[in-house]
Amino acid sequence: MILVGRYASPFVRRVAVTLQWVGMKYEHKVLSTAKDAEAIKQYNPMAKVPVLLMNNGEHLIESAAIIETVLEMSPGQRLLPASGDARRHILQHCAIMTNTLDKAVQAIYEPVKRPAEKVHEPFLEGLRGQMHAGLVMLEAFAARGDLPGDANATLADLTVAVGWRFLNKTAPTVAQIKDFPLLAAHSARCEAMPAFLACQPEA
Ligand SMILES: N[C@@H](CCC(=O)N[C@@H](CS)C(=O)NCC(=O)O)C(=O)O
Repeated sequence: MILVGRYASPFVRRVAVTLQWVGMKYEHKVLSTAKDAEAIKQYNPMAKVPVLLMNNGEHLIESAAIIETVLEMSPGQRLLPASGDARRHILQHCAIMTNTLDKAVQAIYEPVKRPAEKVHEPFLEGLRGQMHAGLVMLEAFAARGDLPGDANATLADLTVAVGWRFLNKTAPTVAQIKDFPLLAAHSARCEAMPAFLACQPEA
């Protein structure tokens, strides 16, 4: 299997950390959406990452769908139960973080993709508000003990920790340690674990 995309993308990285966590071997093809869009198109005509190139020739896109497949191929995995309340809660926690990350990526693209005079500050402010709201929800889940961030970690731990690191770097005025101390501590714990250490975001 080959994972296409940079670990600097939180969507690619959450797939990579999941693969590492369940011990599934893969190669990493480091392609950037900014610089290598044409090369990425041969794997995903929409030029988005992550893409997982399966050994049977299929190309999977969308981190949630990729992870679902990886976990299905990992008998005995404990990141996501097969059914029940715990599964639903874990998927919701992941969804809150991936929605927050979508807003962060939009905020990064706004000044990059538009001429300076067309960048709309109220839109960016709205995105920052949405990111903040997502983090407030996740901090509350951390306070409730939903994110162990240890050997009993779930897919929510992996996604939230990867997401926090990305947000703290790319949206530092929103993802401030003083406002979200539990998420910051949780991320630090997770980042010290082998599955995370194995997939360091590129500079
Ligand atoms: N919902 C997607 C989001 C993936 C995503 O936004 N990837 C970004 C990189 S961080 C990308 O490919 N951007 C290029 C583009 O949208 O044109 C997922 O979970 O895989």
